[in-house]
Amino acid sequence: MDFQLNEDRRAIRDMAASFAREELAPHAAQWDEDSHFPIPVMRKAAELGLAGIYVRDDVGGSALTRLDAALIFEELSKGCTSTAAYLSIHNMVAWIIDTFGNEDLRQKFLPKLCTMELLTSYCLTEPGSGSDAAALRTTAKDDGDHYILNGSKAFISGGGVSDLYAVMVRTGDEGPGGISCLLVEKGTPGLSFGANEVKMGWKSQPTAQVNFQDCRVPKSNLIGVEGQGFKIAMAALDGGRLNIGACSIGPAQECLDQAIAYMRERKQFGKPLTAFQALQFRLADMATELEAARLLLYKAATEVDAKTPDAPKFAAMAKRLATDTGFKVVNDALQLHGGYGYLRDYPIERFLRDVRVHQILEGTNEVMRLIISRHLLKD
Ligand code: FAD
Ligand code: 2MC
Repeated sequence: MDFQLNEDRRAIRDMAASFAREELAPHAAQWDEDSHFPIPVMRKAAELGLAGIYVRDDVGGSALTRLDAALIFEELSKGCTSTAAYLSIHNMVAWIIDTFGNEDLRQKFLPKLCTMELLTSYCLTEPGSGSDAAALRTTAKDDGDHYILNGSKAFISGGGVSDLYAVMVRTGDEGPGGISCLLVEKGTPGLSFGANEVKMGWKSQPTAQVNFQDCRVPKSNLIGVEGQGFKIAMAALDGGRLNIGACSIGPAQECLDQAIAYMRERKQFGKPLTAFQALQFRLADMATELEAARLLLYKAATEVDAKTPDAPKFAAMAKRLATDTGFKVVNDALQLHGGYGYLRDYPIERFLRDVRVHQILEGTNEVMRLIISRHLLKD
């Protein structure tokens, strides 16, 4: 067991930190204000290897680990949480293709995904099935060398803008065993998009419904084999949930640091705020809880890297704790700024709006408890 990062990992973390500082943080407030999706900046991130983090290197990937990714997303999310989170989703789809796709699909898509010439989305949720993902109803009917898709996906990050959609569809019976994973390219007749959702946070990336009406998709776009789709979707989320946790830890650390700096300057009752023991103790608790969540996140990342049977449980524990703790620490930092924390002049209210949704998406924190308790109670 080693609690120190080695030199390579420190270099990866520092590279992501300087990218966040130089390319994301100066623009994040404006992107939030304008709901601007910063594609050229994400392509710069791709030049640093951040669009195919755990994709093999023969197709342009960086072949790094889940622990490396946790460090990267912790830093990127300090710059722009919402943009970092989209990059995580893009990486999740790239990993699906690299891990379960055949050689033709790998060679066709991954070089362009690793440069972000092509952007991707992950499509599991439907209007009628969120937490109960295996109840999805989008159908893919056999039609010779094609499938014909009908149905809708809800809340799709990157929806309408992404070039490639990894879609969980029903090719078989009800339940998880009847689900397959299919790539659908933008421009395919029968594929259309809803309006960009108006959201509380995550504004630098679009979210939209993705619709299929008699949409013909070649069978060669099937990832893995028929019926494997639900397991592919769940395995991908094990890694995604780590990154979403990291995207809560990063902003929380940033807000804690900013709160300390603010409290040193701000005087009330003739003293800086740092002189009040009640507030000192608040800082102590924030830092302690954040460190505990971070350690569990790194532990879970090593479990996912090692593909242990308990990896889904640890990923769920880490996602639950990191996103709840991250939200609480950001909220406490806002409180420590008093009324100024509520103003757009400071970035804390944006961080708060961005991290709030991490307790909901990639599996709600109630679903994380469901996954953990099932592991605890299984025979
Ligand atoms: P529901 O499942 O209807 O849940 C409602 C409430 O009931 C929640 O509090 C939930 O925890 C609780 N609940 C449900 N079942 C249980 C239970 N058995 N026990 C206890 N409590 C329960 N999805 C994608 O596929 N791709 C994306 O790119 C994507 N991006 C998103 C981006 C944003 C901004 C948002 C908001 C969502 C996104 N989602 C995406 C969807 C997201 O994953 C779902 O919103 C989430 O899984 C919850 O589903 P739901 O909204 O249908 O809530
Ligand atoms: N890795 C591999 N296989 C897995 C797995 C994992 N992590 N988790 C489950 N499976 C397998 C499982 O072993 C089972 O296989 P078998 O039938 O051979 O035994 C099969 O999948 C079905 O699993 P369950 O019986 O656990 O399925 P259930 O229908 O009970 O659902 C639940 C499980 C609730 C955990 C799942 O539906 C879930 O995660 N819901 C939340 C949905 C979600 O996270 N959505 C996020 C959308 S993406 C997003 O929000 C973004 C922002 C991108």
